Order: sequence, then C-alpha cells, then structure tokens
Amino acid sequence: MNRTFSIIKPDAVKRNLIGHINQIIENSGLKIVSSKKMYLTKKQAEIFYSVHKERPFFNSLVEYMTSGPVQVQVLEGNKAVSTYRKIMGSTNPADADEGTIRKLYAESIEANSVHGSDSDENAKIEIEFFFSGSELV
Ligand code: IDP
Ligand code: MG
Repeated sequence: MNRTFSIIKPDAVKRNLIGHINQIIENSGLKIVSSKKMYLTKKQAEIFYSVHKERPFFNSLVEYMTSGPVQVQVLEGNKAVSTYRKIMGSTNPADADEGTIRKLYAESIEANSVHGSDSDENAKIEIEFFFSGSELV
C-alpha cells in the first residue's frame, strides 16, 4: 500500500468532471484518502511546477493552473504512483490510450485535466506541500 498525489485541474473542475474522474480512480482500486477544492496561488503553482521553470510553456502553465479552482487529492493503493499514471494516460491527450482520463477528458497538452506524481519520492513531497498530517485519514 502506498500513496500518490493527484490534482483535478481547472479545465476539468470547470466542466463539472470531478465525480466522473473520481469514478475512474475508484474503479482502478485506488482509494481517495483526502480531497479538497482550492485555488492555487501563483506562488504555489510556480513552486509546484518549478522543475519546468525553464520550459517555454512555464508561464502559460502557471496562468492556466491558477485560472480556476482545482481539486487536490491523496490516493492510496497498490503501486499507487504507477497505477494512477496508467489511468491518467499520456501528457498529450493525442497520445493517450483509450479509456484513460486524459483521452476521455483532456482539452489539450496543457489543459490535460489531471496531475499525478511521477515517483514515490515526489508523491511524498507533493502530499506534504498541500496536506497536513491530520487531514490524511
Ligand atoms: P505530466 O503531467 O504528464 O507529468 P509533465 O511533463 O510533468 O507532464 O508536464 C507538467 C504539465 O505541464 C503537463 O501536465 C501539462 O499541463 C503541461 N505541459 C507539459 N508539456 C507541455 C507542452 O508542451 N505545452 C504546454 N503545456 C505542457
Ligand atoms: Mg510531471
């Protein structure tokens, strides 16, 4: 059993897809340990995506991630990081497998509906960035 961090991004929250996406998450066997809706501040988005700060899409990504509320979540289950990456699909929805969240719902390579941690180490960092211990039950 381990954990990963998920964000349902502004494009998906705007289109009322939180329940649809969480259905896919639960169907995969992952459990939603904690979930809250929030607006990311510009500073939070910049820190969260700081690994991409030299990329040409960085400013646009920060603007998009702060354009509306997001749903941040902690997911738990067997091989949580890779299980969730698999049901998310490829970054670019054009490359995503059938039935994945991004294939079903993403609007573009940027507005691609969901975030998922890419390693156990980053999952821990990202969970601690958004949740306190008492919120994780
Ligand atoms: P990931 O979300 O699949 O892990 P990353 O490469 O870590 O993909 O990129 C982080 C986020 O930055 C993506 O989910 C997407 O929102 C955005 N992004 C990535 N590549 C591009 C691009 O080429 N153009 C615009 N936005 C991008
Ligand atoms: Mg990534």
